[in-house]
Formats: sequence, C-alpha cells, structure tokens
Amino acid sequence: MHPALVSSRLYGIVDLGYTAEEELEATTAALIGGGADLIQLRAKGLEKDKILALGRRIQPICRKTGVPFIVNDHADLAIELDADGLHIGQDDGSHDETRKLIGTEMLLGRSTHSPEQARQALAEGFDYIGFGPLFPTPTKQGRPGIGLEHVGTIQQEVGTRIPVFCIGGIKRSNLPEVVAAGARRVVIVSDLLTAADTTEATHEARLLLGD
Ligand code: 3NM
Repeated sequence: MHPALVSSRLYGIVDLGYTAEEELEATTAALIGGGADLIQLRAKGLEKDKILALGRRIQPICRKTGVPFIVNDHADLAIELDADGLHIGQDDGSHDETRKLIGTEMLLGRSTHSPEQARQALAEGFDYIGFGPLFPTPTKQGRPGIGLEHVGTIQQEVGTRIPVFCIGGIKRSNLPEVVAAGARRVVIVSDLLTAADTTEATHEARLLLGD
C-alpha cells in the first residue's frame, strides 16, 4: 500500500457542482480541518484553463497541510498543478498509458463500479480505487446503486492491498451501515459540501468511521 495512503480513511472532494468558486479555499480548508485525508478537485464540464486556475488555489492549501491533492480526469492538469495524484474513470485510458504520462511519483486512482472492475484495477497496479456508487446519488446521475452486498468482500480482497474508498450516496446518516458492511474508507461529497458547517460535518463523518 502506498505510504501516503496507509492511514487514509476519509476522502474529500471539492466539487464545483456544490462549491461556489469564491468558497474554494474555505471549503478545502474546512474539509481538511474536519479530518479529510485526501482532497480531490472535481470540476466536471469546466474548461481546462478554468480547472487549472481553480487547482492553483487548492494545491497550496493541501501542500501546506500535508494532505494529498488529487486531480480528477486530466493527467496534463495534474502534472501542471504539481498534484500528488490523478483520479481516472473506467473510460479514461489504461493504467499503463496513464502511468507513462504522469510518471512514477504520482498517486493513480481508478473509479470502479463492480467487484470485477475492483479486482482488475488492483491487478493493473492502481494505487487506490473508488468503489460505487453504493447508493444512487445526484452527484453522479444515471448509475444505479450497487448496494452493500460486495463491500465486505472487496474490502478483504482488494482493500487489504490498496485502499478501497466506498463512494456514492454515502452520508453521515447511512455511514454506520456502510461501516458495518465492511467499509474502512469512504468518499463523501454532497453530505459534507451542503452541510451548514462543513468542518463539523467532516469531523462527524470521521468519528463515525471509527478507529
Ligand atoms: N463517483 P456523493 S459516485 C464522484 O461511483 C462519484 O464512481 C462515483 O458523491 C462512483 O457523496 C460519485 O454526493 C458521487 O454521493 C459521490
């Protein structure tokens, strides 16, 4: 397991679908202050120049606090931003192609949506995976929830080798059942970003994950 990820439990995403541009720094700081162990910039549908400008505001906050900064989708932007990692989906190219682009140092994560995809991502050499969506979610529309059925198995088979971050429709309210199903690590987006106090919500989620 990559040393930077061994103790990671809660993955926070600054998603421009929820976070207003002027709140970028405050939201990043709130997620980190509440206990997020990784931060991803997710800006679906925005121009690359725009994403670059947003990333330039988040990256230094992550660097200063020692929290890995992960860029979604764009290898070139991850390089340009001196990010600590790149996250890619199933349709964003192979592990080896992407690794060649970003070099050996950067973390490389993959979204997976079934047990087969999770096993494959481990075999291909990804540093971590997202596994979901567990529940239907407005943040990623058009995908059915895969439920909790495979969470325990994938945590045992894959999650003991590389971090498995369960994702999709996870909230503080259902986090206990996700943990009870065997999840050790999670990504939570809307429940933290739409909370009245993101720092407090993140802290609550971190406590619900347990030791
Ligand atoms: N990826 P929320 S689910 C960004 O299954 C994303 O790969 C998913 O947001 C996947 O916590 C998802 O608001 C949305 O449901 C997560």
